[in-house]
Amino acid sequence: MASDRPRVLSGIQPTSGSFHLGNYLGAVRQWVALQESHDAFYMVVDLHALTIHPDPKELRARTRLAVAQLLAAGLDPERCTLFVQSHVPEHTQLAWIMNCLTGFGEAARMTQFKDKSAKQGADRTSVGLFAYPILQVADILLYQANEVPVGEDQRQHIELTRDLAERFNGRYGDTFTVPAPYILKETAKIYDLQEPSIKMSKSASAPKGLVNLLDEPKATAKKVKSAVTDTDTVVRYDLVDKPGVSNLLTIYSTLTGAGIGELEQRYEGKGYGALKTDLAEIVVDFVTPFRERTQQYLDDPETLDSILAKGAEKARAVAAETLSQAYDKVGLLPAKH
Ligand code: AQP
Repeated sequence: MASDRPRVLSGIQPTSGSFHLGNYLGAVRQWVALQESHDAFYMVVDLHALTIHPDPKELRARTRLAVAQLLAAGLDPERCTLFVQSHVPEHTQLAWIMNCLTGFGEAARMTQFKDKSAKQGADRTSVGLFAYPILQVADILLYQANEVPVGEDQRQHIELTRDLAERFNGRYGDTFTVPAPYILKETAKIYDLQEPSIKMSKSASAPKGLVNLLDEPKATAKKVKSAVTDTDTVVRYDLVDKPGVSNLLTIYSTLTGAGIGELEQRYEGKGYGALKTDLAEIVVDFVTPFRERTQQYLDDPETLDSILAKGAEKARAVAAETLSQAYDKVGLLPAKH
């Protein structure tokens, strides 16, 4: 892994029994590609998952499951650094420094926090959920990442990261790389199959609108075939007037590599039925081996643990160096050993 490559950093939460198509097309797929051209750090953000009070046993199992899915998707521990966030204690240590640098109002403006806290009510909303974007800032800055591959829903958090990096650098001298979001326009947002005006999401989507990669392939095919479209029959990409069909075209195009224009031509005069039937088959062809590979990694916990141990070691080497610079800059007295 050449160190002169630009660095990328990204994370995914172990908060579900399966990644969904939005996670995969919006984020993980890019991660796989970027390990070839970048010095890539990817993590399963288990500390972030605590903001929704998961069952402890389930959290542990889902953390393993997330790692297995990342490997099944094509992450290669020889080409990237793959680790679990809580294995690198520097994340919470730098987060404290970043908490102290963030304005209360600034954090309160984060739309994800506003949406989620409004949905679950003030009593169920933790300070952790409020501070989660600031932990994310620490996640990114620790690795001096140049780019952060995420879906569109994370753009505001990357902006906060940039602001805090610049603020720290301005106040204490150059310390952190100011990262840029890496958002692929075409797949930045995958929409719910039943409600194409909202993003596909594990918490907001009804089961019929959500394609989980580890679901039974037959059930997945059914969901694709019954995706909401419109009363017209013309297969055309138009996010405003035809959000449902456009979403299907995005998924089709990304999974197969065919251009949207090419697909519009291919389905001219054929109607939505043919498009949905073909796409259902394409999705099934993708998820079937994905499920098998995930299971193979889950069946070999020793290999998985050893991948994570190596990943944490590599990550800590970078994180410890950055944290020590930040501690020094803000004036914390170094401990003498
Ligand atoms: N629908 C989506 N389209 C494109 N990208 C998406 N991502 C999530 N949904 C979509 C991207 O997936 C990555 C992992 O994000 P995460 O671990 O934070 O997953 P999440 O946000 O918890 O997934 P959900 O389903 O969106 O969860 P809830 O419902 O809890 O908010 C990120 O890069 C994200 O952009």
